Amino acid sequence: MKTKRPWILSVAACAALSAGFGGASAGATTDDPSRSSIVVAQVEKTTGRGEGVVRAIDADERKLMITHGPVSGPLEMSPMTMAFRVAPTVDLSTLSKGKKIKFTISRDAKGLYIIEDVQPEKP
Ligand SMILES: [Cu+2]
Repeated sequence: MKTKRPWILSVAACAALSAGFGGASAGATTDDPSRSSIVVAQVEKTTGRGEGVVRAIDADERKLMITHGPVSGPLEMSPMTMAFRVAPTVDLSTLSKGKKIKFTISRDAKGLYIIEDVQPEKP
């Protein structure tokens, strides 16, 4: 009986992180000066891409628990195991525990991470 970790904890941690970044504090400083020159409407589409292994699938809640490597792109993340919410467009039926995937994440309107696209790796 090992690694019976309550994975909801990592969800909470990541959600807190998301809320911190996603908060609409207009005065938030950024250390990336190039961002200020990007003129877009209020929604700046920020995504990140990574690879990982599916650890658990919650079809009802549409959540995926993934052990992922480094996520690259505007939305960077260090390697970790965490849960993501999954966009309605993603077909969860193609996934199973232990499946290697490539995925794209972004943030939803609330600033929370959400998986927008999943590509199962071919065996
Ligand atoms: Cu993560």
